[in-house]
Amino acid sequence: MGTANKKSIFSGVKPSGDLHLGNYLGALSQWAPLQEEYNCIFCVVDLHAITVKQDPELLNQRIIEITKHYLASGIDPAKSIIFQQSAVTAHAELAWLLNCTARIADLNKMTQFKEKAGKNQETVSVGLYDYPVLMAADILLYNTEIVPVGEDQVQHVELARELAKRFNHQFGETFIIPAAKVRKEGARIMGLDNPTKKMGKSDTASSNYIAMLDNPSMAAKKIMRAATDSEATIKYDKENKPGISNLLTIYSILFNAKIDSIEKKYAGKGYGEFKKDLAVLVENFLVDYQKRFNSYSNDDIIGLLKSHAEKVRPIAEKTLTEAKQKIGLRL
Ligand code: ATP
Ligand code: LTN
Repeated sequence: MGTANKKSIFSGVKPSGDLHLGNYLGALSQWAPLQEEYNCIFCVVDLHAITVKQDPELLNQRIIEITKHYLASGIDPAKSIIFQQSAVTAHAELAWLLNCTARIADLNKMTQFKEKAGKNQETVSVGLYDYPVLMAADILLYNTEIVPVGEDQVQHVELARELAKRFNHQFGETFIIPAAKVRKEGARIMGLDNPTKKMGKSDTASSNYIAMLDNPSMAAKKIMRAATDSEATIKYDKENKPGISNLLTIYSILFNAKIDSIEKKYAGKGYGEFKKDLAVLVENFLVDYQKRFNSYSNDDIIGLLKSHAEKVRPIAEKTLTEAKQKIGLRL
């Protein structure tokens, strides 16, 4: 863990709501294969979760739950660091320093804020507005070069790049400039009930998404009921056939098959047969995933998060101290 000549990777998921197949395919499933080649740090971003109202008990449980998802997805704590954001105070502190580099105009461009705040821009928390600056602090603290995320987070990573460049320009070389890494296919898994909108856990009916902890046979039913067009040819065409294209993407990533080979396999066959096969595959996949998820005890997870926070704290403190010194916050 933490070899000097390897590049660094950082990513995170908020402990809010149910983790769904979109999160898994767009983000988590990208992470495990990167562990050999890179120094990987995966964070449970609880300070991001509290930008909207959370029940304290539930939040506490979800911090542990997200960590179990990381492990079930193949993150190996012997190879990678898994820690809780709020356990390392440097995140909040660097976010403040970067707040003084970020401009109102930068944040006004953020589409996620506009979508999430909607008509309530005056009443949502200041934290929700400032969310991308905290995310930039997360990334920049660890000399991160690569940030594996889903497509909806690319704009935030771009902001982190911009803030790093601006800071370096004003105060001298301090931060590495990071870049987002998204899947070619699967960076934006669409809702099962409405394939023109992304699969998401907020503001959606449960028929929109498959939660990773859904009862596997219920999840299979959701695949069978997924919205598709009436043409009945199994062909990838995002524009005209978003429903079947989404299902092809899910099939392709989960089972490591090329889209054109899946198309060939189902040439001349109807949607029913394809959906039935995918439903069985998803069901079996979830059974195995949930077996792994349930094999960890809460005490193991708490121990892991505490010990890994100790490991990353010095890295974060070093970057923070350097940034403060450059700004002139020193004696
Ligand atoms: P919400 O629906 O509340 O906005 P979310 O599902 O986007 O939440 P996050 O914790 O914000 O969940 O995202 C975790 C990771 O999952 C991020 O890297 C994000 O880009 C990715 N992700 C989220 N939704 C999808 C999706 N539909 N397809 C692919 N990746 C996704
Ligand atoms: N905003 C991200 C979660 C997140 C993150 C990060 C991702 C917070 N800090 C740093 C990558 C790197 C989201 O998925 N909603």
